[in-house]
Amino acid sequence: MTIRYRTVSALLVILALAVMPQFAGAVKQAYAKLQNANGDAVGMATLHRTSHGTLLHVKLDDLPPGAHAFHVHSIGKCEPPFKSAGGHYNPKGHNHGILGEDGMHAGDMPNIHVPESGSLEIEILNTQLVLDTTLFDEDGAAIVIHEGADDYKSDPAGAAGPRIACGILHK
Ligand SMILES: [Cu+2]
Ligand SMILES: [Zn+2]
Repeated sequence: MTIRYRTVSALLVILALAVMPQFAGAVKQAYAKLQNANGDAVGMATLHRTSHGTLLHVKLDDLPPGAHAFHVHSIGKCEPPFKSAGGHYNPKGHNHGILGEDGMHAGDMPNIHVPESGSLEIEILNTQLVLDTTLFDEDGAAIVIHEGADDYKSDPAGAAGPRIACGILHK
C-alpha cells in the first residue's frame, strides 16, 4: 500500500510539473548588469519571480535623456552594437507591441523616460515574463535599451532604433 501511495504521489508531482511548464526549472531571482557600446557600466536590473510575472527593479546612470525602448531580448550576448542579443524574447510566437492587435512579446515593456540627469530608478511588473527554462535556455537572454522609443506596434521591434545598452541575464 505504502509503495503504491508513493508511486501515485510521485506521478502526481510529475503531472503537476507537466501542466505547469512555466514553473519547471524556474528561478526566483535574476540580474543583468547593463553596459553601453563603449563597455561602460550604465546600471543594473534585478528581476524577482512573483505569482503574477516578473518584478524588475532597474537603476540606470549615464544614459542619454529622453524616451528609450526597454526590452528583454532572446540571446544573452552583448557585443556592440548589441545585435548579438537577437530579437525580442517571444516564447509564444506573438507579434510585437503592447498596442499591437496580435501582440505582445513577453520581452515587451513600456518605454523608460530618462531625465536630464541621465539617472533613473524604476520598478516594472512584467506579467508576461517568467524566469523559466525558456528564458534561461542555452543561448540565454538579455535586457536591451534602445536609442529611440518603442511605438508599441511596429513589428518586430517597435521602430526603436539602434541599441545603446545591453546586459546579459544571470540567475
Ligand atoms: Cu529591444
Ligand atoms: Zn517586441
